[in-house]
Amino acid sequence: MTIDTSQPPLRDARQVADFRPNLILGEHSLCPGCGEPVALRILLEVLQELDIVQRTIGVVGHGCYGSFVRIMDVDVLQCLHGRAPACATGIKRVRPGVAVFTLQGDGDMANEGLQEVLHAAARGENITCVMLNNGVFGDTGGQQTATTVLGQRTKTSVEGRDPAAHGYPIPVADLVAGLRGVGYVARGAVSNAASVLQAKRMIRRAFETQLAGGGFSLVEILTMCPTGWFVPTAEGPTYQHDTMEATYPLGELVTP
Ligand SMILES: Cc1ncc(C[n+]2csc(CCOP(=O)(O)OP(=O)(O)O)c2C)c(N)n1
Ligand code: SF4
Ligand SMILES: [Mg+2]
Repeated sequence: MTIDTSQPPLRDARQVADFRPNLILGEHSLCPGCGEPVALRILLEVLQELDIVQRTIGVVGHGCYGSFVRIMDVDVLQCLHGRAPACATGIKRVRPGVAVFTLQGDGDMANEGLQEVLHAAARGENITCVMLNNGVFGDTGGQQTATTVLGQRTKTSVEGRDPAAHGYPIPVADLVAGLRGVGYVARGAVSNAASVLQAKRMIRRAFETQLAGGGFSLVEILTMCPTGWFVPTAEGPTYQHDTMEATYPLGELVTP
C-alpha cells in the first residue's frame, strides 16, 4: 500500500477546531473520562463571555481540580481544605468590585468545610461557590465522602454505602437553598452535551447574581470520576446518570 503524503496525518485531520479555551494554558493531568476538566472549561467560558476575567479572583480548594491552578489564566489562590468560602468572603469584602468564586469538591466543601459554605450562605456573602460533586475523595484514592450516594462503592465502602453503617448522603445544594440570604442555587451535571449546556447557564446565572449584588450563589456540578467509581471510563456518564443524578436531581433551587 502506498502512503499519500499530500494528506495530513489522521490525528491532525480529525482536529477540526481548536477546542481549548484560551484561558486554559496547558494540558490537564486528570484521568481520562474525568468530569472536572469539563466543569473548568465551562466556568472559564462564562468568565470570558461575561468579560470579567480581568476582575475575577478564584479560591481553589484541595482535590484533583486543585491542579487547575497551574493551567488556568485567572487570578487564583489556594487555601486550606474547606476554607474557600471564608477566604472568598475576605477577598470580596476587601475588593467588592471583583467577582469572587470558589472551586471546591464534595470532599473539600461537604466534609472538610461544610460549616464554611453554610455560614457564608447564611451571611448572604456576595460570592459564587462552585462544588464539583463526584461522591468521592478522588485525589486521595476514592474514599467515601458526605455526598456518596447509597449503594455507591468506594475505597472505604467497598460493599456500597449502607445508611446503617455510613449514614445518609448530604445534599449540599438543598441545604444551602434552605437558608435565607441566598441569591441563586442550582445543581447541574456534565454527563452529556445537554447537561453541560445547562450547567454552563447555571454558572452564568450565579455570576450574574453576584454582579447584580444579589447575594450568595452556589452551583453544585455532578462530575464523573470513573477511577473512583470502579467503572470503565466510557461508562462514567451512564453511571453518573443512573446513580448520582437519581439522588441529586438537576435544576435551579433558588433564583433571583
Ligand atoms: C486537613 C486535610 N484533610 C484531608 C487531606 C487529604 N486530601 C487532600 S485532597 C483530598 C480529596 C478532596 O476530595 P474532593 O474535594 O472531593 O476532590 P476530588 O479529588 O474528588 O476532586 C483529601 C481528602 C489533607 N491533605 N488535609
Ligand atoms: S480520580 Fe476521579 S476526580 Fe480525580 S482525576 Fe481521576 S477521574 Fe477525575
Ligand atoms: Mg470529590
